[in-house]
Amino acid sequence: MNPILAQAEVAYRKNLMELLFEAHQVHRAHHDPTDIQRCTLLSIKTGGCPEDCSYCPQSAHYDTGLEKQSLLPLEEIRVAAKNAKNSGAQRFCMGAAWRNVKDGPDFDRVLDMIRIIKEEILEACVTLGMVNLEQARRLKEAGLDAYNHNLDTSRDYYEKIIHTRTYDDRLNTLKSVRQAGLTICSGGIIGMGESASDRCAMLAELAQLDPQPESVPINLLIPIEGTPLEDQAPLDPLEWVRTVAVARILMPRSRVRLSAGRCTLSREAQVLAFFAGANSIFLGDKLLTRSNPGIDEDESLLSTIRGTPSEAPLYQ
Ligand code: SAM
Ligand code: DTB
Ligand code: SF4
Repeated sequence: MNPILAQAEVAYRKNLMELLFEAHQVHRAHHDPTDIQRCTLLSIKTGGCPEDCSYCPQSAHYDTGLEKQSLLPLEEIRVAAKNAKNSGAQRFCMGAAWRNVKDGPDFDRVLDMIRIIKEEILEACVTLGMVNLEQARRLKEAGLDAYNHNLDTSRDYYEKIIHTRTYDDRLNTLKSVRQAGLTICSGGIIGMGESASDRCAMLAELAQLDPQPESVPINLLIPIEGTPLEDQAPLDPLEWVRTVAVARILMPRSRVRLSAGRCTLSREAQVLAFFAGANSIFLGDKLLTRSNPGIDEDESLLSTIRGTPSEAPLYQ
């Protein structure tokens, strides 16, 4: 077995206390454990996507009742960026439900959006589907910092989830992004019925990218009515914590981001995930189309972690 995959498998199956301890040690050796990156998400073009990703509310293949929205005007980006800055975000991420980027006025507008984000002194990230090298270079010239494109799952499980593009298409996009000098944000979704070995294989694929992705979003499936995964049984939150811990061990320098799915996770599970090495979250009450814990809830979570005394006495 490939040594990185073997390392992932061994770590994933450790006694949970051993795994948490090891992951936390790796985390401390490479990061300030009090530093949690705050990102904000905005869907700039919503729904009607030609891809058939089985988890996605935005795929045109499924009737999910989602209201479509064409590419947003630039003024809305300026307002959203200012709001994000005021609420303490460091990174602004924009997502479009496209299969791939097409040259033309829409792409030109996205380049202008990136310039606006940079004028507001935020890190800029976009996720626009597949890109070629020339397009990645234009994104870089516009000031883009990072490109998000997820591997989503293991190579083996992938064919059960997406049929309209291949695993290698995804890797080729990541290659263009890297060649253009952008940083890579790439992770996946868990809780789609995959095995623990699939989770390990996905993390091993990510860890073998050279250099490793600077950001690794770990999404927990939000089951969407109308999609093939609507009735998927929820994953045990401790399997989610294990996945975060193994991501930290395999990719010591990356930002591991708690992405979709936090609304169904307890505060305690999230605290364990931070201990296991997560150091980034999406702030705000909406992801692209689904709910995220609101800013108040997250501020309370972060202040609990900081140790700010709670208003009510805990012990009486
Ligand atoms: N169309 C682009 C693409 O697929 O690269 C960008 C947008 S897409 C919505 C970004 C990511 O959101 C997906 O790769 C997937 O990991 C995540 N995602 C989408 N639907 C989700 C769901 N129901 N639950 C959890 N994560 C989801
Ligand atoms: C990522 O890995 N997760 C974010 C971001 N990258 C673009 C998106 C999560 C989307 C969750 C479902 C929704 O809101 O539609
Ligand atoms: Fe389209 Fe991205 Fe959703 Fe797949 S995940 S259907 S590519 S928006």
